[in-house]
Amino acid sequence: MNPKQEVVNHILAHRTESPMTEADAFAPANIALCKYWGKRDTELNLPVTSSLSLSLGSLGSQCHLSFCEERHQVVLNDEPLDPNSPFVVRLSQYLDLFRRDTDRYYRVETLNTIPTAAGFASSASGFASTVLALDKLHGWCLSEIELSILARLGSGSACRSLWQGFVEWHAGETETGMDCFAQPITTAWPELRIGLLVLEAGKKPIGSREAMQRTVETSPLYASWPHKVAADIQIIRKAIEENNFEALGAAAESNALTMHATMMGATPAVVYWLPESVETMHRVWKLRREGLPLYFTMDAGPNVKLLFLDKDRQHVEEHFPDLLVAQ
Ligand code: 2P0
Repeated sequence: MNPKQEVVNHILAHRTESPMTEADAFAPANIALCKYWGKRDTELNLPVTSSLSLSLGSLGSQCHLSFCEERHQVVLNDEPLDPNSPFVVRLSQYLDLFRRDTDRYYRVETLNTIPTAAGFASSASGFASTVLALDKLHGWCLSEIELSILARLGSGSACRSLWQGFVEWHAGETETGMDCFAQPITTAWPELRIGLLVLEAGKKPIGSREAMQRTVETSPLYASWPHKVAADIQIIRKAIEENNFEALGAAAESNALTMHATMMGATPAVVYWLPESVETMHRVWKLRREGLPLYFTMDAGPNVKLLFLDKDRQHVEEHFPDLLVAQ
């Protein structure tokens, strides 16, 4: 049996079913302040390191799930997707893990409130909202830890998308990954803001899954990454506890830059940055030198996310009028 199916069967083993005809669930997108980059198990999406993220409030995925016949159906933002597209094939394989009644398939209708076309990752909120909807549809009443483990099987970062606020994904140590799940950090920080800057809306030259694996396998810089994460995650945890914005921003920015450095050391090199990305970094650094507490983070793409406090929002928006601020 494939290892994913074993995990799903283990979690669902003693669950009774009380299925509904349809179910709805929302999950927010998340941005890592301390990144997940590299797997120790590519099948189960077990990461090399822990990671820590901030969820994006109302920006995410709303999933409507029901049963259908013959094959899975996927509708994204009111458009039925081609059943043979790579995304639908991947989602269908994931949905197959949960089918008990072999005559019934799932119809997944997802509305993304995060601009997918603008290059912001929606796979995390997409898989997380699907798992929440599956739980409701079947009436399993799974625990948050179990839901997080199941979301991880769809996409690693999806395990962090089940909560708002700060979330830590524990890397765990076991082969089965039953100790590898995310949990919320309860400290509130209502003044903290994250804004998304769309610099390039086109398709990325290489997907994060492949880029991550190539970095692990070929980058000589990857050996230093776990040490970097171990240091940064401690600093970020403490900064959250103390609501220390400068400490949080500096560690998050440095963590993102180091992640990109590991990619650039891969063969062939993975370079997501565009001239606009680098120009934005310089603008952030200049504004910071001039006294504005503003930091950035970047994921597997050319777009930049800005970190700032609510008191500086107007000032930040004057410099970046197209900024999409998460609430
Ligand atoms: C993160 N990223 O921590 C990092 C930073 C991108 C850069 O998680 O293969 O879509 O499905 O486990 O979760 C993107 O990777 O990868 C990601 P899979 P995923 O947010």
